[in-house]
Parts: sequence; structure tokens; C-alpha cells
Amino acid sequence: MESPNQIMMDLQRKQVLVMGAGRSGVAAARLARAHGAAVVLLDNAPEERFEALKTQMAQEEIAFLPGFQEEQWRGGRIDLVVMSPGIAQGSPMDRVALSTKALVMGELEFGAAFLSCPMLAVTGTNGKTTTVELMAACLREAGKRVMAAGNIGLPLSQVALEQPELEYLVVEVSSFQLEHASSFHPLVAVVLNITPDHLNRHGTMEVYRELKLNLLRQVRAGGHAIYHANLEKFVNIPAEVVPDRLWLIGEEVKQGKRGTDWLVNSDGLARLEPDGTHKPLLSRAILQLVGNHNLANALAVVAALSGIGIPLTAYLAAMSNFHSGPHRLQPIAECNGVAFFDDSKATDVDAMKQALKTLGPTRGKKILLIAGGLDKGCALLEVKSELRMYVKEAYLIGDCRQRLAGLWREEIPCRLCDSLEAAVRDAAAMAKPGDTVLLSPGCASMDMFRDYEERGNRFREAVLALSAEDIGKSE
Ligand code: UMA
Repeated sequence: MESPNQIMMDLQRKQVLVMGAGRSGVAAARLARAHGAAVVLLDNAPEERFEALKTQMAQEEIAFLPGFQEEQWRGGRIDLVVMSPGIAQGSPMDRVALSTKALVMGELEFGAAFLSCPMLAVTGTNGKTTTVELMAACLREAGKRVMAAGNIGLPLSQVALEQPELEYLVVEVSSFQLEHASSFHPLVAVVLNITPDHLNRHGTMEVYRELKLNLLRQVRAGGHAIYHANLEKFVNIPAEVVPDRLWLIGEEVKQGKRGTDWLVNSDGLARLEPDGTHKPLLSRAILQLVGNHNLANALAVVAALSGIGIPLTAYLAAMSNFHSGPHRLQPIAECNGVAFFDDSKATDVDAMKQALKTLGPTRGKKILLIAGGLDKGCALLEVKSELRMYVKEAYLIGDCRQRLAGLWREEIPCRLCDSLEAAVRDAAAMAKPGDTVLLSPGCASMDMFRDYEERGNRFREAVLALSAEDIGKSE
């Protein structure tokens, strides 16, 4: 049997099975085909969903089998299986993959194997996309040829197919992708934070945490492993990799034995000097990003770029002009003294907590919170103290609204709403001047929407459809 390296070195005439025909799977199938492999692409969704794709795949000589069921698998020689991130361990497709006894790779590592530029990888429960976008913007400002890819929406296989001339690739990495990523070796890896999320897929917090931390252990020799200092007791960074820690405001900063300690303090971003003093790097006042969680993202970027020898002065303008993208605590409108914010990207409880901690201190207990959706196994009560401090009333939607109401009712008044639009109308009607209506669901969107973007767009439409008379009309 050939070794994994031999298989990857020469895909010519190899039999490759690709699981899942979404963005990742289609790109991986094309990449394998471009390298001469015979490719079979499987998807368990019904055939009708793939009319256009079926024709395209046939033209590209990729055997596409939609509507696939485990019982149909007849075996046969397979050299390599490439898994899309959406395919969970223990699922029928995972069982088929294991039954082939072939080399099994995730799409991320498969794509990465065809890319030669150094990679800066970012994972964490929250803040990944903002950090990746900011890191790419800063590298661009510093004159580097760079792209952002991975979980952000551009599969690495797609980048490998197009082979742009890059000096760096900034990669957003999800815990799903990390289930199959043992050959992925970035030059710099960042783990921003780890709080309960996706436990419905990974089972336990320990499994989820270990998946994320594996990224640090896989950093190339001479590279940097950057992580929130509260993970110190769980990480074990190889001797040939530099460990850098990120400390957040309010934490008791302690110098690590190796690497650099970076911190967010009340003035902004700083570095811990050997004599224990804080060397100021960037003042909060010059950043457009709001909230300590976003300063932590900026800190990770400074640490990562320092790791590859790029000083802050080379990208100061990009850092200070950067705004986080849509659906991340995005102001939508203000009417009759009531402000509306879209934080649809908050798909877990920790992100909701960050939103309340960012808006709450300046707004007081005047937040009308729209929350709920598909529960991913988060500890929904972990936001208890922020609810008590900042939330006037919660408007609950989606699959887990009954459960949320049961858990939160002791802290704050809760109303059950049949749709997002109904929640917006009810919250607007109850709002008084000075109040804030915040969509920060703390749950996934897929019970009611395609994704968090559709949820955020629907929120925005519902807010913009309100007239001035709809706001505060309950008086
Ligand atoms: N499918 C099967 N069998 C299964 C599961 C899925 O056949 O057991 C099929 C589905 O029918 C569908 C296809 O697989 O046709 C979807 O594959 P996928 O879920 O892996 O999705 P992609 O379109 O390939 O997108 C993936 C990421 N999706 C997931 O991880 C769920 C995208 O992240 C990522 O942007 C893209 O690759 C490019 O790298 C999205 C996401 O929600 C944004 N990520 C999660 C998150 O951020 O929380 C992890």
C-alpha cells in the first residue's frame, strides 16, 4: 500500500472519493480531477437540488452521485477520501469513508497540500472571521500578497485550483475542519478563545477544546503558536515552536517561560516587558473596532504579524480603519430614540454575552434582546448575570425558545414570538426612547433561516419596514 505522501504526490489515475457536494467538496473534486485522479463525488441530499451541478460535473468528468445512501455503497478500490467539513464523525458518510480503508483527509488539509505559501491559521469559538479579515487587511497594507480563505467561505482547494501568487494565506479554521486536519501545518496558529459551542456535533467540551488546540500543536518548526493565556494548562507547545500568550483586560498577567506575552489593558494593546512593565503598542482611541473582545482580535493580529517579522508601523492605517463586517453588532437604524443592532453572527452564548458586555455599560438595563434559534448544546444560562444587568425583556424565537424561556424567566421577563418579524414588531412596540433593540440570538439559525446572514438580513428588513408609529406604541 502506498504511503499518504506517495498518494498525494501523484494523484494521476488514483481513485478519489469526495464526501459532500457543497463549496468544499466541489472544489476538492475539481482539484483532484485537475491532478489526474478519477473522482467520485457523493452527496446525500436529493438529486433535485443539484440540477445545474450534475451537468457541470459530467462536463468535468467527475462522477457525481447525489441522493446517496449508505446501503448503496458497493465498495471497490479507493485510494483517497476527502471529507467536507459538514460531515460529522459517526455519520453514514463517515462510516462509508472508514469502510474504504483508504487515506482519509479533510478538504482543508487536502487543499493545503497543493499550496506552497506559508499559512497563518486562526481558530477560536468567536472572533475568527473578524481576526482573519483584519489580519489579511494588515498584511495587504504592509505590501504583502495575501488572501483570506477557509471557513470564511473560500475553500483551500479553490485557492489551490486557481494558484494565485501569494506570499501568505490567512486561513479561518473551524472545529469541523479540525476533525480531519492532522497534516495541516501553518506557520502561525492562533486560538482566540474556547467557550462551549457545536457540542451537538463534538459531544463534549473536552473533545471540542482538544480539536481546537491541535492546531497549535501542528505549527511548523520555527513558527508561532498564539493562544489566550487561560488555555495554558491545556496546551503543550512543541519546543521548536514559539508560544505567545494573549491576556485580556482584568486578568492577572504573568510572564510565560518562553515566547511573548501580549495584553489588552485599559489603554489599548500592550506587550509585557521582562521587567513586568506594559509597553504600550496601540491606543483604543485609534481603533474603529468596539468592545474588548474586538481588541483581543486586534491583539492576536499584532502578535501573529510580529511572529513573521512585520512591525505594527507597517500596517497601522489598516488596523485603525478596520470595521468588523455586517451582522456583528452592526447598527441598523435609530428612530424615536430607539437604536436597533444586528448581531446575527452571535450563534453561541459567549458571543451574545460579548454583545451585552459591549453595549450594556453605556446603555444600562435598556436592552430588548431578540434571541433563540437552534441550540448547539451551549450552556444557555451562562449569560445570566449580563441578562440581569442589561436586559429589560427578551423576545424569544426558534426551536429552543421554550427552553430559553424556562431557563431565563427567573432573571428577566420573556416573551415567546412566532417569527423574527413578530419579535421585531413586539420589541419595537415596547421600546422607549433610550432603549436598544438587539438581535443577538446566541443560537444557530438553521431552524428558520439558511444561515446567520439571511437571519441578519431579515432582521434588517423587518426593522426598516417599521414606521415611527410602530416604535413605542405600547404606551
Ligand atoms: N452533506 C452530506 N452528508 C453529510 C453532511 C453534508 O452529503 O453527512 C452534504 C450536504 O448535503 C451539502 C454539502 O454536504 O450538499 C455541504 O457540505 P458542508 O456542510 O461541508 O458545507 P460547504 O458548502 O462545503 O461549506 C463548508 C463550511 N460549512 C460547514 O462547515 C458546515 C463553510 O462554513 C465554509 O465556509 C466552506 O466549507 C468553505 O471552507 C460555514 C459554517 O457554517 C460558514 N461553518 C461553521 C461555523 O462557522 O460555525 C463551522
